[in-house]
Amino acid sequence: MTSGEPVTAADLVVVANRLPVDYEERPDGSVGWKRSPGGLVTALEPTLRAREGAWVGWPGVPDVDVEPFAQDGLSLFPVRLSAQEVQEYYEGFSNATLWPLYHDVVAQPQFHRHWWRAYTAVNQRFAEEVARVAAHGATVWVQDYQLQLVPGRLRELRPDLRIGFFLHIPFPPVELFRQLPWRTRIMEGLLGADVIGFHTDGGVRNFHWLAQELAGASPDDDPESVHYGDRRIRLGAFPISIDSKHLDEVSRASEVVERAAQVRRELGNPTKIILGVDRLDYTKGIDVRLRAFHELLEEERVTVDDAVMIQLATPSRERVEHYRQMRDEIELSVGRINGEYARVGHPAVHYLHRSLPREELAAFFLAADVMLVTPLRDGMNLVAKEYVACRHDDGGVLLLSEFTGAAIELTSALLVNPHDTDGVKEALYTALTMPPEEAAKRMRTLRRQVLDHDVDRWARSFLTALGVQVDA
Ligand code: ADQ
Repeated sequence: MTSGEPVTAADLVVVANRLPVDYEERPDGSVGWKRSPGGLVTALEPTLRAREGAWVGWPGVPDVDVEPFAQDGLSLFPVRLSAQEVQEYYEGFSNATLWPLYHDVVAQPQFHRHWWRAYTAVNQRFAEEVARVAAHGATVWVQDYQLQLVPGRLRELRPDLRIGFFLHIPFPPVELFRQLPWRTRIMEGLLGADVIGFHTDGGVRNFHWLAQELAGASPDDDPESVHYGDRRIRLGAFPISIDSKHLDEVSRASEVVERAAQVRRELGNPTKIILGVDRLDYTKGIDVRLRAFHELLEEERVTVDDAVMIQLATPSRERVEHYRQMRDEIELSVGRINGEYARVGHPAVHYLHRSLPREELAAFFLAADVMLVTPLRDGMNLVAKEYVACRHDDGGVLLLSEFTGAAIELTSALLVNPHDTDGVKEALYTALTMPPEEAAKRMRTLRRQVLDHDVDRWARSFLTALGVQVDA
């Protein structure tokens, strides 16, 4: 890993809650940085490198002062957060107010004025850091719901900048957004951008209406633009994706193919393997799929010899109360299903509360006959696309919630309404009994979509809309 001096004036600045590196304390007591290989950094890295780019974000640990540094050709500018700010701005306002509100109130959002104050203070700090780092006339790309005030603040500080904003989660329906006591301030913050991107047209429509209603923006002849002050702001759907080709290659590696076969053997060679892979989040509908599987066992339409379920759940936001409760409920359900239907050495549900390496995950995707992606609401859902990218054998059936952004593109999946337990149960049964020719036909169509529309294409289309010349 190389290091060096960070750029002093960046032409392109990405701003996200987190830096693309994790702060690491090594066993020998030294400290350093480990790359966190997210899709975003993979997609943006070549452009950032080519354009004197910089990344502004929180290093992931509270109360540490870190000087800007360069790593692997990327200039990184850490923003300091205190432990109290992490609690109020991140765990509080971002994850216990905005997250549930923007996900159709599947959990009750909490509105606290001191959380809002922390959110505004932290957004101001991010904006100030960007204002320091960005060259004259630079392009800035702000990411996600934690930083919705940054475009507005930044425009006040640096009117010379070209500013883009992309929301990775759904933009909610009008009636829900209007619950937010600080709704106008958020709209004004977002309207500081020149281009505002969402995963879906639904997000664009909701925003378009609210911008007029709450912030006094006026419509344009083009339904994907609004006028605000003396500026014309472009709105658009930019559905995010994954590094499809890379994942396809990973899943073709002989070790991964062999590991997939080994997983099946270790499970006792069941006829069908059902898989769920999620961050442990109440929006992901893990309870929905457990209920459907439970009922199929209850009705004796499947047995533990026919079908085994694996749920891989990455620990997430464990200090937020909703998440603690949900983890307990899921673990109770898993225990109950196993209590009733497992035999010694043959659990009905295998539940792993941990994050797995990419290759191991690819092996599970390759081993799974049925992939259950059942969120109650999800901006996109990358897991659905990752499953498809791994199925170079055209095998497997994807069962996908209608309420994910991914469902708009992946129409050859078995689409379900996650609120309809009978519907999910019947779709699961259909998936388990689908003739291989039909499954392969569906998978081929899904693969064409996912392999053609990768994360690189997503990043290019957004940056192009923002006026950045992206090399071919
Ligand atoms: P998330 O809510 O985190 O993202 P998702 O898009 O599914 O949801 O991405 C989760 C990522 O975590 C995937 O890459 C997946 O492979 C990985 N992951 C999950 N469980 C894992 C495990 N046990 N081990 C290892 N890896 C695991 C938010 C929005 C989404 C949107 C993305 C990108 O909520 O709707 O798709 O941002 O915009």
